[in-house]
Amino acid sequence: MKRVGKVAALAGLVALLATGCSGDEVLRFGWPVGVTEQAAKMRWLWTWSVIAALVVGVIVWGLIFWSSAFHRRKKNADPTALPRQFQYNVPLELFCVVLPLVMVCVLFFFTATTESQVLDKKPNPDVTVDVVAFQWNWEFDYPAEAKDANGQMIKTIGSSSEIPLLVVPVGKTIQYNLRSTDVIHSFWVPEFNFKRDVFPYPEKNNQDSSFQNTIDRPGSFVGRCAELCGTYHSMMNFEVRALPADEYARYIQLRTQVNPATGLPNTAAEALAALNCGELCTPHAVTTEPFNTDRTAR
Ligand SMILES: [Cu+2]
Repeated sequence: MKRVGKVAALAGLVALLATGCSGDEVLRFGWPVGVTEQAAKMRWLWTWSVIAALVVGVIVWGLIFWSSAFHRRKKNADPTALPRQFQYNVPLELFCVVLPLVMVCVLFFFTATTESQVLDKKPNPDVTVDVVAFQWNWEFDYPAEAKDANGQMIKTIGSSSEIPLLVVPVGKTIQYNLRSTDVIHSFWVPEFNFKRDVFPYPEKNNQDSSFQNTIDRPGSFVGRCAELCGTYHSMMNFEVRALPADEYARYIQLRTQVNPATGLPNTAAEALAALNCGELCTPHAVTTEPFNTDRTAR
């Protein structure tokens, strides 16, 4: 027994060290890293669900091991004799029905409360972005921000030289209003740990087409269309740039100003370049490419 214990401890240690996981990664149990407060809540649900599953698992594995190791048929036992029977044992059967029910209810309770926290909407979000999806591009409108030099709403649309850039502030409540102008698309930023279909007529489909989140760190994150929407679906990418709140305010200000080189209001990439905030503001993405409009290129 002592040797078995030593070997098991050694195997556990090798498994822990050889995988190279940090403490944080171990507790994440494979859950992807999220960058929003909502993602953190979902992660806690996942972590505790796995811990609960492991506790149940260890008890079940223990019972299997215990009964197969210590309740083998004795050497000289009567081969026709049955082991002790437990059918029609009312307390035991009640226990076997009630306990799983309690477990399901606890899991359901935490799933439902986490879901309602993730989908919760504050009445006055700090920033509102209207997300318009169409074959095969994205448009991001800022209806609540200042108008540009031409008196128009600030809009970002992807072009063949500029990926659609969704610029948002860190630490603020952002509301995304989703709408498609043609087929069903899906707004997905893997780092948000969140995805939602974009419908042409959300109200006709009884769909809640808006959601809110709060990004907790600056960074650039790839966004994708996650609903097969036609030939160039795979190119329907965008990029989220989460800027510190003061940089975001400067970004919006730059969007309202005219670029002397073009005589037009600054585009998203031009405004980011003018911000000069290092890698975060590099006008072109490293992980996504602008949509190539040349249909003979591939
Ligand atoms: Cu799409």
